[in-house]
Amino acid sequence: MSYQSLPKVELHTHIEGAAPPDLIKGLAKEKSVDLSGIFAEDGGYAYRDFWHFLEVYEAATSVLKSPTDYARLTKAVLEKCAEAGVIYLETFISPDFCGGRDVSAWRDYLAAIEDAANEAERDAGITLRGVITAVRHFGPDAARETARCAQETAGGFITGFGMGGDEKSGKQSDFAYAFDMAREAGLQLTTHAGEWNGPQEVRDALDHLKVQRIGHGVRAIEDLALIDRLIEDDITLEVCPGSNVFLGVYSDLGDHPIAKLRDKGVKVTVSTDDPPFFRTDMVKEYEDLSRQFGWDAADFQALNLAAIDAAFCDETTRTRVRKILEAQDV
Ligand code: MCF
Ligand code: ZN
Repeated sequence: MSYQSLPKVELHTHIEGAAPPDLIKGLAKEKSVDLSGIFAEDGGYAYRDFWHFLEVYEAATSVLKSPTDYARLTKAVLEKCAEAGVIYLETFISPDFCGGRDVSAWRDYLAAIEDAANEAERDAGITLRGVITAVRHFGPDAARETARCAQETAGGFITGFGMGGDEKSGKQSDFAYAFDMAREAGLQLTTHAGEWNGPQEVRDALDHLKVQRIGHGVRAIEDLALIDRLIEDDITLEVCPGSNVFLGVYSDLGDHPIAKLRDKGVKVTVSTDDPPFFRTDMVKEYEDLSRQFGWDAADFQALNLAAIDAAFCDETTRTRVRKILEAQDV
């Protein structure tokens, strides 16, 4: 069956990572920047491994240079996600790329993104919330400046704070101060952990950053006591199966622990992470999971309800989206 029309909630995407390759190519052409090296013959993004992926991500992002560019990006991303049936989306947005962590420039980028999101909500029925994100390999000082941007713009559209990037760079605890700042500003918290590093990374994220959600977190499966803790502490995992397989965390979906984590009682959700980079979208994720683990529309409805429960949004939005999910006859 096609899962296209099933309403979906997606908690883990990176705004530039969701950029359609044609948008980036068009911007590169307009700005006379040669980005031919980052594209494969089929027109998609090309990279060798995770670390090269981070470089290609930053190269693609280098042509997004103004609030107007981010408005175009936001519109394109939301159109694609709405086509895949997503009705509520959270995306990581980084003041590192939007104005170089300068608060006043960041406000201009944010206003443009929010305007585009409001337009898409009206035209395509998709709701977006932003999670301001520090980039781990830019280091703790940069993260503090990012958190300052978060403090200045928390509330309304900006509902969370997180961290992505190279998990091999520094420790979660190096970023505790930035996360404390974001928590004090009333933001909800998530961090990428347990993707490239093992379960200890997830423990560190819980202990030092006191997050409510974990990006990926899949390697928690290697530590049964940690699984118990995830359940007791009511932590939701933002699992991105296609991303993990494409980047080589697991060699194929059959080896991926999402079904085991779910069977053990961990709250798991499904997201695409950086969809064109991993040649995926939410429909493909559902089809692949259905083929591999036998999940059906009722399973996906339950996953989407878990996702909206863990969403970083206000209660009015949560209730409205939950009603749409519950109204599906699966
Ligand atoms: O989840 C994937 C892979 N694991 C870690 N980090 C990232 C992923 N996609 C993007 N990122 C990072 C990357 O460093 O997030 C940043 C990028 O620069 C952007 S946050 C708006
Ligand atoms: Zn991610």
